[in-house]
Amino acid sequence: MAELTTNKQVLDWVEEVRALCKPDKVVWIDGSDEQLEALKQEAFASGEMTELNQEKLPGCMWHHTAKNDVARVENRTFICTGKKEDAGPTNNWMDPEEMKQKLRPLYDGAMAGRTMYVIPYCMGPIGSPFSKVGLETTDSIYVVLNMDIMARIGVKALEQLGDSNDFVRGMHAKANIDEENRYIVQFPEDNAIWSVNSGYGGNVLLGKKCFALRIASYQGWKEGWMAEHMLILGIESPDGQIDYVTGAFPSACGKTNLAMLIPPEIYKKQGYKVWTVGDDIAWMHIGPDGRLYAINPEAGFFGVAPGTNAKSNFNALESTRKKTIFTNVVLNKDDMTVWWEGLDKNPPENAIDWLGQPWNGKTSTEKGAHPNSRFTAPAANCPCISSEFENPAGVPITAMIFGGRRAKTAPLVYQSFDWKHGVFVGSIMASETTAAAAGAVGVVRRDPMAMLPFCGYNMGDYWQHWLNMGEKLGDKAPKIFNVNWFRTDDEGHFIWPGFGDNMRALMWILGRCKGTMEADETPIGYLPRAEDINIEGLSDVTIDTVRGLLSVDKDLWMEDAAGVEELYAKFGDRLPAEMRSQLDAQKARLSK
Ligand code: GTP
Ligand code: SPV
Ligand code: MN
Repeated sequence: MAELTTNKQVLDWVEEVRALCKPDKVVWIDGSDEQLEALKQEAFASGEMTELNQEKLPGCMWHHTAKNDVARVENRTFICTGKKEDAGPTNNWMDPEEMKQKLRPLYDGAMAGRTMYVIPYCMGPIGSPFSKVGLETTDSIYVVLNMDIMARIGVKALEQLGDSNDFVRGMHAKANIDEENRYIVQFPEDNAIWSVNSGYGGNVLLGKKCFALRIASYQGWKEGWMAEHMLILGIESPDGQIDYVTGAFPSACGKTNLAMLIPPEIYKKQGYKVWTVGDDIAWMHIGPDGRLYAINPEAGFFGVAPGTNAKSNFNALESTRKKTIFTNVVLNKDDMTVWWEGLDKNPPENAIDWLGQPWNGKTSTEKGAHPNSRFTAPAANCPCISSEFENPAGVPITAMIFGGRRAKTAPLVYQSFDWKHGVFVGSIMASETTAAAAGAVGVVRRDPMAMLPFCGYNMGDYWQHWLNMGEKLGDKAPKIFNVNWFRTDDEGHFIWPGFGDNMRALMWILGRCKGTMEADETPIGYLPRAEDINIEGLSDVTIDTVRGLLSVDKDLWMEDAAGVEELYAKFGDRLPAEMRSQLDAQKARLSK
């Protein structure tokens, strides 16, 4: 099929990739319904995808990946900058030329006998000055169909690009799905991504983590904006005013849930509403009025399936009822629908598990869905999608929230003293690891700004960039908070009900931004008074429970400071002096 553009830089690059991967043919993805429909039929015929019950789940498909290919692989993810120091101590690094030499043989002829798809895509609304274009070459129809949901693809993306050379060159090949030769490599200085030997989500949907976070964070640093691992939501007050909040939580720590929350009855009946702008990534620029504005560069949600149900996240579940791709969940053979742990108490008996094996939910002791199984759903399906979702200017941000899974240390919610202290609060984030990345689950590790796996440059420079943005924003900077929904009791049960009830913490946050809520000054920041967290309508939470959730154990915090010390020490002179003095000041406050 013919090329869709006359952009010489695009054509030259595609030709280069073709010559290396040696596919039988090259197909340019124009984004038309006919083309995508034909690709679906081809994937159904080959068994790559399975068509689901078209009455119950119109336009939906099921797919499972290889057993060894179910999550991001952080130890095989590289930031290849000319100088090692520019990737920083938290990224894997290799010299760009050396890496390319190492990887070229893996791509060489990898598409022989197959088709190479060229996917032009736009991250961000078409026409937005903040949007950016990428091209992905791939031999996977699964990738094409996912990219169609997650980004704006085809002719419109090429129109947005025009003759410009400012596009990200993403080269993906499934090759042999060989985990020993799996590489996810970013070349931020060349606007390039090389991904090979995987067919899974964040490794292969190159617009997402590889571009919209790793490459974009680097671009934002150079160009004066921010790319963050953040949800974006709007809270509408009864008077119709909408305040927008972003939240950075590590993978599988509640962004999708918070972004789509349904307010508890007490707030609903007063007229509060929540609108979703994004559930994973925010690109933020300073607007003409000096405030910080966020767009969601994505067009869909690549959300965690297990635990998603009508009660925990009704809006996410609704979003998956049509035109959705389900990856690594259970396939119910009786009615060709899907199931996962935590959906309901009625697992199918005649089913196929995430490994593609027969599975009986009534008798099996094994999980049917992989813990990191996901749905790819169009944002337009979401019942609470914001009317500003396509706004090219983005939405103004009132507050930013950091948070992670902390069984003990972090309180339910607190506010930083100011922007600089807020950058410190983000930098000391830690969280228990989840199934979203390969490796052990439940181990506490430091994850600054939830960006540890996603920062495309030296994190010391990244913190300095945050500090610089704060200088520019001045008193128009969003207020910065930290939350923790995951404190546990001695038996390991979550104390806070979470999900929709997280609105109760958001209301304190909004109150602080509007100057209507009090706070206590503590060594770690401003904390709510227990009586200021509304617990009306909660059966298992008393004011004493809230007191417990808000307690700050100084010994634990001092221990934690030692962990921060260790992290900071890795940066040498790339650590901004401000971060060091914030840590010293916090330690001094704690030991008083
Ligand atoms: P990525 O897509 O990986 O970046 O993750 P995410 O941050 O969007 O995660 P998501 O919202 O999908 O969270 C997934 C996990 O967090 C599920 O196991 C949820 O049950 C759990 N979770 C989300 N919100 C809460 C909460 O308020 N309380 C508790 N206890 N669990 C929560
Ligand atoms: C995450 O792991 O943070 C995700 C899923 O959002 S993936 O796209 O696979 O990275
Ligand atoms: Mn994520």
